[in-house]
Parts: sequence; structure tokens; C-alpha cells
Amino acid sequence: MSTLFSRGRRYQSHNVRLPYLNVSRLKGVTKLIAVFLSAAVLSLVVSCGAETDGTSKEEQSLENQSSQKQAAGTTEYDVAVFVPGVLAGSPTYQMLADGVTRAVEEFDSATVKIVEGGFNQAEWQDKVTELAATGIYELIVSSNPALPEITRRVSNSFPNQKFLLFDGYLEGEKNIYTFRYNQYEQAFLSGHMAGLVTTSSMEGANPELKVGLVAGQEYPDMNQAILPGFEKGAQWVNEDIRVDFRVIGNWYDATKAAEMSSSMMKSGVDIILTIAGGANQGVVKTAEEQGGYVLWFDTSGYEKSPGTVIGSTALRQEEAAYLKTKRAIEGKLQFGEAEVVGVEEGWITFLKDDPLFTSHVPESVRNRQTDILEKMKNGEIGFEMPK
Ligand code: RBF
Repeated sequence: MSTLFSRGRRYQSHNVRLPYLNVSRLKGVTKLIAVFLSAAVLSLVVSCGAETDGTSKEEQSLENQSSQKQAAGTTEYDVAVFVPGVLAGSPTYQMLADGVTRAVEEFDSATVKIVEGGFNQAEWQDKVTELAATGIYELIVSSNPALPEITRRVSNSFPNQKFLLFDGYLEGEKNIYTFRYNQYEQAFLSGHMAGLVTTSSMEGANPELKVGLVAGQEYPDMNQAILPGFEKGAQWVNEDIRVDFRVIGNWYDATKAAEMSSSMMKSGVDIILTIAGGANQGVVKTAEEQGGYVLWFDTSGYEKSPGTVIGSTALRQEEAAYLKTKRAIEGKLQFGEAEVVGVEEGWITFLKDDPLFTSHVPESVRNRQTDILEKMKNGEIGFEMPK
């Protein structure tokens, strides 16, 4: 498992199998006790060999580590962020890491370690299990619709491990807190913008009523919330608009994304919402070459290609990660609860004030997009997030 960086106080790799404490993090008397305990445990391991009473090495390691933590009287709060994929190219993960880090930096006694799980989803459960098995982390934080189920399974083996999950939903698991965004509403805003552009007289718009959505992969939130929300938004403008929906099959292949979006644009699609992580850049490249438009999801994408990326929705994921991590460190987070938030609650918006939006999009389009956003903010228009 690759470790990207740790902030807060210096930290050891969790992959270490021998049960010892990282004394470099401790101070004064605590450190002395820790050194003593480490030496004692180490000599015990050396003299006794591995398994003595049927407990595995890993279980012994876990017990030793957590009892050492207690014996040393440390009051640290150690947080691990599990990135289900890689940080590069996925704004939702970058905001997660940034928000958690910001919270941890407010506490002298807290540390954070960011761990990339990589693109092989079949390995994620083992990697989360590995993190829980260290016994080091009071909290494991992540963000992905697949994580609630994975962490529920890990909880069976590690019933004291606490999880804080974004972009996922699970209620009633006593150690898991989930915070989900209403992505039907988020995609509705993107779809509405796509509808306005494709029916406009903007330079890159054609008379065909076709808009596109490129996804990294298919998953329930994509099929049941994002795609239908996008279609609903586009058809709010003109009910004859059709969505060309394509799936790359991973979250990194920019070449495939470029080829796919090229075939879409050749068939009359003039604007594409891209939700494909690192592969998004392939869509942007094609749109630049063919004079089409791109919509960004989760964060501002205007500066990626001014005049080509002409709409961005934003999630306040950095703020959510910051606030919820802080509450967890303070012992105030209600584990077991599941929140769903949308535009009216202020966690999702369309970035309408960016100069790259105002300078490249005609006023008539901007006004209509602003109007729908205001109606969603004040609750006049709203949609349920399908469960
Ligand atoms: N979104 C990304 O931006 N990058 C990813 O690497 C990524 N991987 C995902 C893997 C799985 C199994 C699932 C279900 C979703 C993934 N998403 C990814 C989508 C993410 O959860 C979210 O729906 C989008 O970022 C839109 O907010």
C-alpha cells in the first residue's frame, strides 16, 4: 500500500509487523516507558517465537500495540485516510485529504496518514482491514459509495474501529458515520447547464439535441442518481434532449476517454459532463480539438481549459471532511448516523461567479442557470436522492 504523506507529528509506516512503538512520536517520561515496553515486547517475541496460544502474529501485534498505547498513557488521536483510487485527477479525494489534514493540524495530539488504495477495487477490503488491524488508528476516513459495505464487513473483525465515510450511505452501524451528497441534484444542475448550452447559439453548439455523460464506471449512484439527474436537468430545458452515456471501465484511461468523446462529438454531442477521475483530461483534449464543451463535476474545472470547460458543480467535501473529522477527534461525532445533504442545505452548488464562467458563457445562459440554482437553494425545486 503506498503512503503519500503524513502530517501532524512524525509517523511510522503501519506496515510494520513487529509489535513495537514508534518512540519518535513520544516525549519525555512517556517516551521512556514506551522504550521500556517496546524492548520488553520485542524480547518476548524473540524468545517465544510466533504463535503460542493459537492467536496469529497479526492479532498478537494488534493486542500489543493497543495495550502499549494505553500503557504509555498516550492520548493521541491517529487518523488514517483511505483513498479508494489515487489522489491525482480525482477532486473528491483531494478535498477529502485536505479537509482531514486541516482538522488534524488543529490538534497537537492528532496525526494523519494518507494511504492510496489504488485502482484494483478487489484489494480495497484487504487494505482497509490491514489499516484496522494495526490498531493504531482511532479513525479511518474514506469517500466512496463502495466503502460503507466494505467497512461494515471489516467491522465484523474489528468491532472497535471507527469509520467516517463520505459519498456513501449506511445507517445504524454503531461505528460507522456516513455523509452523502445528493448527486441527483448535483447532476441536475449539470444537465440543466448542458441543456441550455446545446439549445443555445454558442459557437460550439450544434442544432442536434444531444448531450453526453462520460463515466469511469457504472455503479448504483451513477445509474440511479447521476445519469437520471443529468437527463432530468437537460430535459427541464427541452424535453427532446437525449443523453449519450458512455462508460470507460476505469478511472484513469485518458486515451480511451478521448476516443470515446471523439465518437460522441462526431455524432452530434456538443457538451459532455465527465466524471472519470484521471481520464477526464482525455475528454477535455477532444473537446478542445473539436470545438465542443465540457462540464466539470465536484470542483472547479474552469482553469483546466478556459472556454472549453464552461460549467462546474462543486461539493463542499473539503469543509465536510474538516468539520466531521474535527467532531470525531473531539468525541462528538454521532457514529451510527447517516446524513444526506443537497443544494438547499448548502453542500452542493454550481460555480456561477467564476470569471472564466462569466467571460465565456453568454448572459442569457448564465441568467437561466443562476435562476434554477436560486430555486434549488431556496427549496422551490428539489429532488430526493434515490436510496
Ligand atoms: N471518482 C473519481 O473522481 N475518481 C475515482 O477514482 C473514483 N473511483 C470510484 C470507484 C468506485 C468503485 C465507485 C463506486 C465510484 C468511484 N468514483 C470515483 C466516483 C465517485 O464516488 C463520485 O461518484 C464521483 O466523484 C462524483 O462525485
